Amino acid sequence: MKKVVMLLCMAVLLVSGISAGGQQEDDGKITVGFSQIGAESAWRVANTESIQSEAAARPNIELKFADAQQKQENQIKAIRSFIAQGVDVIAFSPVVETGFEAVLVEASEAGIPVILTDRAVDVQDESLWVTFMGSDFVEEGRRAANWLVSEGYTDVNIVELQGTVGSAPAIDRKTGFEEVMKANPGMKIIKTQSGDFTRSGGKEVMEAFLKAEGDNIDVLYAHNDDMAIGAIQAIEEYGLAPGKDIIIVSIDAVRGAFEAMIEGKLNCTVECSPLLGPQLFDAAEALMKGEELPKRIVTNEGVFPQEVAADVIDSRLY
Ligand code: GZL
Repeated sequence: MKKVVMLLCMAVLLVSGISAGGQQEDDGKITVGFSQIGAESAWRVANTESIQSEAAARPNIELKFADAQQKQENQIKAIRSFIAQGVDVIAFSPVVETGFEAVLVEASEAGIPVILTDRAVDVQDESLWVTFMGSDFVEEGRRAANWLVSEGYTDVNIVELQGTVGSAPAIDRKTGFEEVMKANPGMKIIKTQSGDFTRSGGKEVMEAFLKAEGDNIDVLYAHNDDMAIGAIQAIEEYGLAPGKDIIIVSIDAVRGAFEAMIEGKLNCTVECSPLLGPQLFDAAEALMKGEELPKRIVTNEGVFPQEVAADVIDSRLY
């Protein structure tokens, strides 16, 4: 009897076209549930714009977008909601590396593939996510330090504004920078603290650095441009000239960084592209066609020193 019921249920599913974890297949639309970290920086705002505008440009994509306001519990809630709604694909930028394993198991058990964008997760079972697309943050940290070395800043006291504690970019950008420092013993990090990737965080922490170390600071390494821009304000209020008295290198290459470089207040920004929308929906469409995806899709990026800022700012897309 049980077998008959099972066969009948499968027949109903086949006829209605509803697959495990998927929307009605016959409307042709791919429903993507996206959990975004928040709007903490210009980079994040540009990343959201890229995802939302690309979804709007694709008639076959239905985007369900949730802003977590930088809270992991909100990301977990959003992913659970996407599972309950039976979306076809879940994608998210994890605010921190750990703490997502359980909800990713739930997505897997519901038969919904998960795409990681921008940041990675630290889970035992890497089959819980299909692909991770985004920058190589360790390389970004190396590039920031290598620019200092290339300019001869190798015997310097450095203060470091770290990104969100526990986040992949904060962990990896520190790792890459310190890898280069190992070969340059004259480079010393005398103070390091998180500014949480925000302008206000960068300003507050830089004020504390200046109070403690003021004229002893030669270089600021900021894990993103927004914190560097906040720190520039603190440096000016302290009475020093950012970009001259304190050399500043940061990461993202958002428009504000180019504007600061043109003003001579920032010395170099390492690119980290937020424009992941097209790659995300290409991947979602490929998944729905049953195509294999590479486990890692790395975005290609550059380094922009102050001397090129005025020439390239008008061509920047974020
Ligand atoms: C990097 C991204 C970081 C940016 C910050 O890919 O996760 O988060 O560097 C943003 O500006 O807040």
